Amino acid sequence: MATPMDLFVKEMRELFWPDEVYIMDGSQQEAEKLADIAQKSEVDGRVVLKKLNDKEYPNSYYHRSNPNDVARTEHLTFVCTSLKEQAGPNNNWMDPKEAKEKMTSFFKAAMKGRTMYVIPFVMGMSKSKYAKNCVQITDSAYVALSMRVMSRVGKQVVERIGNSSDFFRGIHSIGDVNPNRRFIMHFPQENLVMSFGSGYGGNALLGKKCYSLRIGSYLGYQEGWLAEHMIIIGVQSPDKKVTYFLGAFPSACGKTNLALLEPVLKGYKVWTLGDDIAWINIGEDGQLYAINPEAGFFGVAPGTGVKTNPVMMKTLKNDKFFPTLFTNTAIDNSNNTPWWEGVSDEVPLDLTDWQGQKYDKNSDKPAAHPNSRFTVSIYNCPTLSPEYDNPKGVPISGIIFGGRRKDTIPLVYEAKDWNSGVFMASIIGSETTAASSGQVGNVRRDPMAMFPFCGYNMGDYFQHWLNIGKRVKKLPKIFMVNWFRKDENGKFMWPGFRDNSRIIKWMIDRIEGKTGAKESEIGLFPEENAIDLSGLDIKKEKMEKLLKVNREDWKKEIVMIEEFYAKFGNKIPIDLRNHLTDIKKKFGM
Ligand code: GTP
Ligand code: SPV
Ligand code: MN
Repeated sequence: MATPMDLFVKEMRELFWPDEVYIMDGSQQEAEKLADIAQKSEVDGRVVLKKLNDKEYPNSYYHRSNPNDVARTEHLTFVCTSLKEQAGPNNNWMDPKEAKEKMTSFFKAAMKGRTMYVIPFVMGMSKSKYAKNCVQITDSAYVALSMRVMSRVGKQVVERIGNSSDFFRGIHSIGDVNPNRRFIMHFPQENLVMSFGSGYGGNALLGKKCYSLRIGSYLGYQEGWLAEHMIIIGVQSPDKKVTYFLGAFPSACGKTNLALLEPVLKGYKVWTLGDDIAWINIGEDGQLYAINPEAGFFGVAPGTGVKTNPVMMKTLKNDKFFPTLFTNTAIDNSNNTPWWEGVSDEVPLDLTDWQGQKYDKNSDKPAAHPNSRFTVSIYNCPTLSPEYDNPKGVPISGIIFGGRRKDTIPLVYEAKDWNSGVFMASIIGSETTAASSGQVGNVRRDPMAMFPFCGYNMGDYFQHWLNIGKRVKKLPKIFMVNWFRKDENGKFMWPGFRDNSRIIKWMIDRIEGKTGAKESEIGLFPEENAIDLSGLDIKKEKMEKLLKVNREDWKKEIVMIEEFYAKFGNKIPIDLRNHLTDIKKKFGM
C-alpha cells in the first residue's frame, strides 16, 4: 500500500518531470556523494560547490549564489489564508487558489534534466512530543545538503511519518533564479509551502523561517504554544547554577553572537541550545519550556572573528559533522579559505570577492556580501548544552528582547510584569539589515523580532502572547536590550559581544532577587553600580548616556508606535492599547 508520503512524492514527480528522484537517507556517505556531484555540476552558470582548505576548515565547501539571490525577499513572500484578515497587515496575502495556480504553472516540468531530491526531516528531536514531521522537495543539491545540516534528515523520519498524512509539505524549485518569477507562498491552513526561483536561506531551506516560524506560529496559535525568532541559552553562574534565557533580536542583530557567547566575567559560562528559532510550550509543571527545532546554524559571517565570537570560530573549524558550507563570503586564494570582514584585521592580498571578481583592497565595498553566511551543525559547537537533546526542552527564567537602534533605546531595562513585557516587545523598532533585500538602516517596527515571520495576523499574535501569560504558573522576567546605541561620532557606545555577559549577569541577579531596580517611564533600570564593569574601561557618564531615557526621542518613538498599531485597528488587544495610553501620559502626550 502506498503511504501518503509515497503519494506526495508521486504527485511531485508528475508535476516536476525530473530525470531522477532521490530520497535522502541522511547518511554521511550520501552527503559526501552529494558534495561530489555538486562540485562537478553547474546551476545558473556557477559551480555549485567548491572544496575549501581541509586543514583550516575541515569538511567545508564554498557556494556562490546568483547576485540577485543573496537574502530573503519579503516583498515576494505571501501568506495565503482563506481570508485576508487572517494573514493580517503584517503579511502579503494572496487567495490560496490563485497562489497555487501561479506556483503550479512555474513548477510544471521545472525539473526536466535535474534530480528531484526528497528530504524527509523532523524539526525537533525525534523523541520529543513537540517535534514535527516534514518533507521537502527540491532540485538544489546545495539546499539538500544545507537541510541535512539544519535539521534531522533521514530514513527514520519516513518511519516516523508511517501511514500518517500529518506532515509538513515543502515544495521548492530553484527554477531559473529569476526575481520576476520568485515567490515564497505559505498555506498555514494546509501545512504547505511552495517556493520558486530562489536558492537562498530563508527562501529555500523550508524547515527554517517558512515552516518553523510562519507555519509554526500559526500552529502554535491553534494549539496553544509559541514559535519564536529566538535563541535559547543556559547561563552558568559561579555557583554552577544554570539559568535559561530566550532572546529575540531581528535578523542580523546579534542572536548567533549571544547564543555562542564566551563571557568576559570570571565563573560565568554560556551553554548553547539554539541561535535562531525556539518552540515554546507550557510544561506539565506550568512553566515555559523551550526546544530548538533546528540542528544547525545559518549564521552571518561578517563580524565573526576570534575576538568577537571565539566559540563560533571553533565551531567552524570542528570536523565532527559533514559538511560545513560558506555562502557568498570572499575567498583568500593564498590558502583557499573563506574570508569575510572581521575574521582578520588584515585584508589578504589575493582575494576573490563574493561575486567572483578579484578584490581591490582600496574598494569602498566589502569583499564578502554583508549577508554572507556559514551553515554548520550545532553538534560542532563546543558550548552545546547537554540539555540540547532533552525532549522536554529547558525551563525558561528570562526573555530578552532587543533591536538595533543608534538612539532612543537604552542599553537595558526590565518590564514590570508579563503584560508590560508583551507591550514592550510589541513596540520594538529596529534598523533594517542585509538579511532581507531592500534598503539597510531604516527603522521599522519589528515586534518580538517576528514581523517578517508571523504567519497570521499580528494583532491576534499579541493576544496569543497575553493569553499564554495567563496560563503560565511561574512567569519569566522580560528584559529589553540595545547593544547598538551610538555616540555623536557614530561609534558604538557599548563594546558589545563578549561584554554583553555583564548585562546578562545583572538579569540573573534580578531573577534571583539579588539586586533592586529604579523605576522610569518605560520600565525598571539597574541601580547605581549594579552592572559589573570590572576590567572594562568605560566612563560613568557613558554608562549614564547608555541607560538614558531621552524624552524627546521617546515622543517621536510613540508617534511611530501609534502609526504601527493603527494598521491593526481593533485587533490590537485592549490591554496593549491601555499600555500605550499610559506611556503617552508619562511623556506628557
Ligand atoms: P539572523 O541569523 O539573521 O537571524 O541574525 P542574528 O540575530 O543571529 O545576528 P548575528 O548574531 O549573526 O549578528 C549580526 C551582526 O551583528 C554581525 O555582523 C555581528 O558582528 C553584529 N553584532 C552581534 N552582536 C553585536 C554586539 O553586541 N555589538 C555590535 N556592535 N555588533 C554586534
Ligand atoms: C534571518 O534572516 O533572520 C535568518 C537568515 O536567520 S534566513 O534563514 O535567510 O532567514
Ligand atoms: Mn533569523
